[in-house]
Amino acid sequence: MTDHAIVDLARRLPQLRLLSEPGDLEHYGRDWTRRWTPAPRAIALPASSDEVQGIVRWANEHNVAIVPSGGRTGLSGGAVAANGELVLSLERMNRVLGFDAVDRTLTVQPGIALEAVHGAAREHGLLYPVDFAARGSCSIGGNIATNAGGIRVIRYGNTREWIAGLKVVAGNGELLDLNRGLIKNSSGYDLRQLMIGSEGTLGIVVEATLRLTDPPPTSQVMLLALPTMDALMDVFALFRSRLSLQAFEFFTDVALKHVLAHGAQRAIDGDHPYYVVTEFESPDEKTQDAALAAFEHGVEQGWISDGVLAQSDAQAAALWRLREGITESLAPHKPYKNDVSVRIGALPVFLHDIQTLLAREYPHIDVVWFGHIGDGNLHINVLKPESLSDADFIAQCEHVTKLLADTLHKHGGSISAEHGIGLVKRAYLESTRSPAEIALMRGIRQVFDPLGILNPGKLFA
Ligand code: 2HG
Ligand code: ZN
Repeated sequence: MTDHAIVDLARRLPQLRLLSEPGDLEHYGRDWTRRWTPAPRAIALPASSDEVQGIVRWANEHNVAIVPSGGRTGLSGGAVAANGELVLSLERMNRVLGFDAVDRTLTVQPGIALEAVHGAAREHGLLYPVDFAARGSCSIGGNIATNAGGIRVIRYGNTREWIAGLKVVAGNGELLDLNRGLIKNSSGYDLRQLMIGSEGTLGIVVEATLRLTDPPPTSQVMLLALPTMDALMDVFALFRSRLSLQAFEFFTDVALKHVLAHGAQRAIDGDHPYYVVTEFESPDEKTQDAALAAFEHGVEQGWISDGVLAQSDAQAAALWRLREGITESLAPHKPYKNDVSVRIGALPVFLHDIQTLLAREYPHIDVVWFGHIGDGNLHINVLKPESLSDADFIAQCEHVTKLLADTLHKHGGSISAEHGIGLVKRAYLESTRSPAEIALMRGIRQVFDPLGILNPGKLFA
């Protein structure tokens, strides 16, 4: 990007807020991955969709690369700007624009935090059900760009299910109004769905209309300790058959060690290799009895070794913290992250295969497993040993990720379940998508963004 281009941008959009101080470039140039040195050329903070469109049109004329930017809580490098790009941050576009009681939709700007969306829905007695630990910092635009999942997918599905309409500035500068809140719309290709999960490579969301639903009945939270990985699937099948599950999340003793060291409270005594946090709807005493009966059955079968049922909201929050605090507690150990999925039915064999693979490849390295087992989604975080340099550690992890990708391919799984491909996983896209699919994906990108100005280098090499 030339100085002349920047002068032209300021001339065309005199109200546009632009930043270029070193501290700002560093702040806006990185996401939660810490592998790349942030090096954008400038940061633009538009306040309207007109300004976003103006920036994209300008970028087409000057052939400038744009990195769309939300809360930058991503874990795949999708919002990293390390090559002199213009970061287009949507953080000033963070308002609720409207609520429709009949349609039960909330229309918001993309920079609004997920937690603020939850709050706005609650004010109307409704629920926006997509939820995960980064809720306070991530933005809805970023959630849409990655089709974010989280802890309640088992009950409500991914972000994709909850988007009734999108206004988007495509890479060619056109403003598109997609689906307009319709429930039924069989009028050809669903471009709204194409935008969801496109990682900022097709267009920039400038407005989203979100579907809301009824809040669930009262729920209860239980922590279970399990003796073996095999028991995990048995306990899942048992609980799912007897209860209406809101969440079914798993983690290992290594994960527990890190969250406890990070200030969380121990809830079960003794050493157990595996844990599950489950939340189930519990509108009456009958469901609580059903949960306790399921628990007892699991104990009798030898699948469950211990457990606690939260007796208060505070205790439920403390149990959730054991699961939700994992990412933060691992951050100081510079984890290499894998976010993989297989069909639930393929999980038992897949778990067995990767357990064998990881034990062989990382005999002396801490590997932390956790995730959304009820969705077939595992997070495998490999912690950097002090003795290895950053570069050697990443080289070793990439070698193992290649083996993991081969195993996933064998089981028909995905190299990214919910974090996106970004920069981190683009070398492994072929393990999840066929050459024919990738060729079509590239063709689609070309249609929306002929000059390739939006998030170049992300998703595809
Ligand atoms: C979660 O499930 C997030 O907590 C983050 O997807 C996972 O840190 C990770 O690897
Ligand atoms: Zn997750």
